[in-house]
Parts: sequence; structure tokens; C-alpha cells
Amino acid sequence: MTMSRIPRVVIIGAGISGIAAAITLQRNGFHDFVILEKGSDVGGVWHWNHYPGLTCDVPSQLYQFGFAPKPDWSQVFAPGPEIQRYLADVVDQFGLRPHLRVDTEVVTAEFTGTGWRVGTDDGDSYDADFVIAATGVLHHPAWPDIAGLDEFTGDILHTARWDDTIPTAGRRIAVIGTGSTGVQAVSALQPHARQVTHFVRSPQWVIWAPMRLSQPAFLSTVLDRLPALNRALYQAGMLGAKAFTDVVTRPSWRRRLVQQYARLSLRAQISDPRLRAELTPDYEPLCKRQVLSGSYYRALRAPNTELVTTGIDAITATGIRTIDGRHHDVEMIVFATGFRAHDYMRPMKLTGRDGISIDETWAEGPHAYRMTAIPGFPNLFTVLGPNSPTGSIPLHHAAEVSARYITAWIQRWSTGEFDAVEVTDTAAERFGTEVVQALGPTVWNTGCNSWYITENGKIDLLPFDRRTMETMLSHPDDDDFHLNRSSR
Ligand code: N01
Repeated sequence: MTMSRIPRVVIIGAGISGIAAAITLQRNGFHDFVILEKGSDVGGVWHWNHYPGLTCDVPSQLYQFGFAPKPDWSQVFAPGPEIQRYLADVVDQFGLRPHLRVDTEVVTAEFTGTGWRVGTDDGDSYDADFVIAATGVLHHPAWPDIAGLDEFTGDILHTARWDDTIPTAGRRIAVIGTGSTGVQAVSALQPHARQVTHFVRSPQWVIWAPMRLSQPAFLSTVLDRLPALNRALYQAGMLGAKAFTDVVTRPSWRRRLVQQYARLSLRAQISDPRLRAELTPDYEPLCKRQVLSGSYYRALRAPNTELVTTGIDAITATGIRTIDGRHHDVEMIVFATGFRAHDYMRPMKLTGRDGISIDETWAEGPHAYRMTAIPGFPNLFTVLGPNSPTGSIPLHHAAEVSARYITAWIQRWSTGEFDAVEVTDTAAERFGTEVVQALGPTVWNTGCNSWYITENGKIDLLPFDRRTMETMLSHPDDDDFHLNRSSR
């Protein structure tokens, strides 16, 4: 391939999206890129999260890059540390370390008229022709505003910033929140704690799944020796994922069947009618990000666990007081209260064309054309950005598809076809309208509150299937963009 000029690219974030972007650039012959990572290592959400019980509830065969299949996952649902190691191994295998700056937080990024100037917390700046924001959705821990939080004299932890030096065995622990994280944390803490009190504001449907099922050693050996079989397994997994996308995006008997299974999971494991009533959500299964567990209900039935569904009034020096006046003495409070999922790219000060800020552009919530391009922000693309399919399509695959799309633009820049590419307002608005229309029949739109929903009440997900996503990102669509040449 002949190139008339070499693009300089800054990738922000070394999680799944950033790694996908870097490797895609590299495989297309672009090597002048730097990955700026705020954390001390790669892995993104799998670097930051290391709370007890952290397990991926997506089967390992699907939770990996298509270009870097791992034959020997220890479990069908991999434990968090193994996923972190996998991502670090991929970074090494593809020689990305020389491009990586860890402990480097991007604080500013400004469009200069011809490219970007990116500033970091240590005072450095990087000039780039393109910026790829791979900053992750589940990054900022959400700390609820509960009265008395500062009064507590014991240990306070957020699951997303776990401190491994704080002991948990033999202690009285409160866990607040019952998303995927809270359910996993309660299951892992209960066997060793003296007492676990689980504070549940709104119960979740918890589908039974064998989360600790080992991947048989012989299968790992066979997949290692027969890469073609490993690829076939990955493709088979993609078909399974397709069925799941169908279930969440279109009402059908298939959706109802999965929902029945969710209800059965509760009925079959909780026989006490009072406890079952407390654990029964008032919305349809699958409406929130579905929780999977093979151990949570067992942990709840244990004598050292208590479920508290009465609202929290305040935190005191020695525990938590609920609105019925009862005081729950605890030595440690674990906040499994999720993330500020819509602060994507912030608090970075991102300034686009004509001085427009990302905060102004996203005053009514994050939005981007086909998940990746934002009007007013030329030569900047997001990977797993707004409206990404976090609830329906394998994420590594979605990141790879977006990375290929972005690389196609960069390729065209390298031949001198344009200097700046910017999505039009019309195209971005049209995409937004298509998304809203397609969200109508999705299960996420059946009346529940979840982290999928922005403060402005929009569902921040992709309501399309994998093929549609692949088609929309298969090639740059010139009609939807301004291609500008500058006189530099
Ligand atoms: O967070 P969540 P999460 N008082 O937002 C409660 C991914 N993940 O960290 O529903 C009391 O789902 C809140 O209650 P309510 C996965 O995508 C993946 O668990 O608002 N409670 C809710 O119960 C997942 O969906 C894996 O009433 C309060 C909880 O906190 C996403 O991360 C593993 C409260 C927050 O649930 C986020 O999951 C783990 C308050 N003031 C996570 N404020 C995998 O296996 C909030 N809550 C891949």
C-alpha cells in the first residue's frame, strides 16, 4: 500500500476498545499511534474491577477478540483476573507496549483546525491527526448520596475500586445494590463473612447459570491444537449471541420463554413466599441488564445473610439505619451501586471545531452517529461510544467492527483525500431518529429504570442486530460527512 502521509493517532484508553483500535491500526500498516491510559495497566474495566467474585457473565468464547482467540479459558464464564491477564497477553502478543503510556490521564483534547492537541495530567501534550476515544462506559463509580456517609467509622468500599488489603473474613458486611456486581459480591463474601446484609432497593431478576463451570482440560488441548475448531466454536457462539439479540430487541415467544426461565429461576430456588415476594421485581425480566448467577439465592438462604428491602435512611458511625428505624450494625459497607455510565469521555475537557465543548454538545445526553462520530468533532471517533450494543452484541466484536470503520477513514486521510472529516448534523440526527424508532419494541423499553437510561430518559443502547451494525460500519458513507481540505 502506498501512503502519501503517515497519520499520527492518539488512542485514549487501553481497555477492550483501545486494544481493538490499536491492533486494527497496526494490522493496516499504521504504526504512529500512542495509547494513553489513566490506569496503571491495560484492561479497562477488568483492570479497575477486582472485587471478590468478579466473573464475566458472558461465555469466555464470546468474550475475546476474533483476532486473538484463547483456547484454554479456565471456565465457561471466565473469572475477572483471567480476563485481565488475557487482555495484557494480547497487548504483549501484538507488541503494543512501546505505544502505551500508563498512569497517564488525558485532561484536555482540542481540535486545532488541522488536527488535535491532547493534554495529559503530567503536563505533556501530544499532537495528532486523529483521536480515538476508547474511554469505556462503565468507568466512573457511582456513589449514592446517602446521609451520614462521612460518619461511618468502619471500612467503606466501592466494588469498582476494591482495596484488596481490607479483610472481609469473619466481619459483618453490608452490601448496597443488586446489579450484576452486588449479586456476585454477596455470593463471594457470604461463605467467609460473619454476616452479610444485602440492601436491595429494587430487586433484579437473577437467571440461574453455572457460573463456575470449568472448561474441560481436553477441550482446551483440542482447541489449542485445532485453531479451525476454535474459530468454528467462536462462530457458533456468535449464532447464540444472535439469538440473544433477537430476544432483547423483538417481542416473540423466544423472549417470553427466556422471561419464564427467569421467573422459574426465582421460584425454584426460593421457596419461602415472603422472601420470594421481596425478591420479585415489578418489571419484566431482561428489561435491566440481566443478572446471571448460580450462587446468589443459595447465599441469601444461608443463616449469616439477611436481605433488607426497607429503604436506607442514613449511615451512622456503626452501621446503616433503615427508614423503619432499625439499625443494622456493620463493620464494612460495600457500595455495589454501579457506574455513572453516561459520563463517557468526561471529565476530560474536549473542545471541537469553533470552540464547542463536548458538555455543550451532549447537554441532552451522549449521542453519536453510528456510535462513533460526533458533529463538531472532526477527526475524532469513539469506540464503544454512545448507543453501543452493551446489552446485546458481543463487545469485542462490536469494538473490532468500529475500529475497522475508523481505520478506513484514516486510510483515506493517509492518501491525502481530505484533512478533516466530520459527520453532518443531518446524518447524526437521522441516526438518532432511527435508533429511537427501533428501540420501541426492545425489552429495555418495557418500563424499568436501569443504567441503560440517561438522565434525559433516553435508552443508550443499540437496538439493531449484529448484521445491521456490521453493515452500517462496513464502509465510510461520504454523503453523511463533510470532507475538508485545509491550506496547511
Ligand atoms: O451496577 P447496576 P452494577 N440506595 O447499575 C443500587 C456490568 N457488569 O455494578 O435498581 C440503594 O446494575 C441500584 O438500585 P436501583 C454489567 O453490564 C458485568 O451491578 O437503582 N441502592 C442497583 O441495584 C452490569 O449491568 C459483569 O433501585 C442503590 C445497584 O445499586 C453493569 O456492570 C459483572 C442506590 C446498581 O446496579 C453495572 O452493574 C459486574 C441507593 N442510593 C458488572 N443507588 C460481568 O459479569 C444505587 N443503588 C460482565
